[in-house]
Amino acid sequence: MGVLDGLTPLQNLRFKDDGLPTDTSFEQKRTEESVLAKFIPYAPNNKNKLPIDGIELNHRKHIAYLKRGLAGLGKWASVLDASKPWLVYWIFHSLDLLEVPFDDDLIARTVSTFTKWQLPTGGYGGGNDQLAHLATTYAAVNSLAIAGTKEAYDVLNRETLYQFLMSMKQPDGSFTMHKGGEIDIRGSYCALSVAALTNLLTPELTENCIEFICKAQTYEGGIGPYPGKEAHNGYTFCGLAAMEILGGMSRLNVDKLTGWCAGRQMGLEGGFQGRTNKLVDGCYSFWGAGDFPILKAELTRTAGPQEDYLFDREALQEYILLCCQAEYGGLIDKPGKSTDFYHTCYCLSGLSVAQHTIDFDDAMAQQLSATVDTSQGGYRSLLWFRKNEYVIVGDINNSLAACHPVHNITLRAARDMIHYFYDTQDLAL
Ligand code: FPP
Ligand code: K
Ligand code: ZN
Repeated sequence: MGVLDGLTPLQNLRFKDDGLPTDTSFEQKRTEESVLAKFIPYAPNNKNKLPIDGIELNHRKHIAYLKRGLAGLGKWASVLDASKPWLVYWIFHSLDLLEVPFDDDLIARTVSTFTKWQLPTGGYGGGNDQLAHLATTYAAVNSLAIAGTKEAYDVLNRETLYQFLMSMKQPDGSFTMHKGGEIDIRGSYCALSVAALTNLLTPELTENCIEFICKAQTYEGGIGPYPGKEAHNGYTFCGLAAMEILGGMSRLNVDKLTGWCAGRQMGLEGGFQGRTNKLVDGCYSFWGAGDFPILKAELTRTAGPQEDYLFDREALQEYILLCCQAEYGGLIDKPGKSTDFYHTCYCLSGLSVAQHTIDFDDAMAQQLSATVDTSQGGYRSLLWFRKNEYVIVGDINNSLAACHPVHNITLRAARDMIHYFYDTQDLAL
């Protein structure tokens, strides 16, 4: 129902520190004051209350900011030299959510850039001549999916890509991020997302993956980076999305998981935090709210039809629209922070999740399982569809394109790529 049209005065939603103030509780209170300042003009008990219908997503400024990024980055961006495919993905996905068409020049640039960046040993690193990495490979495949043409899909060398994915795979079902690199749940998600989109989800790639993810669910109910580590929203999304690809959601403790995920939405701010007792941040609008379509699908399978996502969709939109839009374009973590493409991408992705109800077509999944080998779960990604239900806070033009809950590209981008690789290529290489 949102925070702004609720019956509780906003101030009463403030965090209570049990009379035991700490650095953490001071920071929480400071954050709440800065959020309240943004909400007050729209507060229900404000005599000169501004209408909520008038809250706008500033398309013009956000698109201009994103296009400046595509045109070229300044010297400051050298710190991101190991993340070039990520920058492309964050900008492309943001533009796609804002329904900005990609012209032929941009597609041609994309094809030549990703041809150049692809490593002879498979996959993508941060740019020219860098070691292949699962995260940048995920960003590259998603970018090519967003570009969405046959030429873009054909850039991918599936044979070397598969060899790279398999070379990251560990016997316990986990993945290292790169050769000699760290192991964590991001690796499981990045590898399986890429494989699901490109028809590379073989039994040898998926063996033991479910077991590893199960071990990373913590006593709190969320998922951590690695068994024994603290639950965090970034890794929880990765774990859930990977489980959805594997058809393994029922192997998690879904009740505890749902409770933990719902508990990450902040009472006053309406946005999400990354972990218990930490601050709201716009990027968790996706890593946090993005869990709920997958949870809704699993609860529907096990407990029957569900009324809605189990978070406050309006409160999240209010946070993003009022607290996360930077004055000169782009979106941010929280008031007072500066803009970047990562936060722009994940604030917009979260806004899309909060606006549209996306469901999994279980009847179709069962029908398909009679004819398709369901141990190879790539087809599952096709069965997510957009319901006509939506909840738009503010101006009706705030509506964004609908996101695929697993791959975080638009439903269109995911469908087209999956159709291409499943209709034209065999799983066996
Ligand atoms: C804690 O930072 C957060 C991390 C160390 C990483 C979180 C992981 C993701 C966002 C998922 C990445 C996903 C892919 C696909 C690569 P912090 O302590 O600064 O933040 P916090 O206070 O909000 O926890
Ligand atoms: K999450
Ligand atoms: Zn953030």
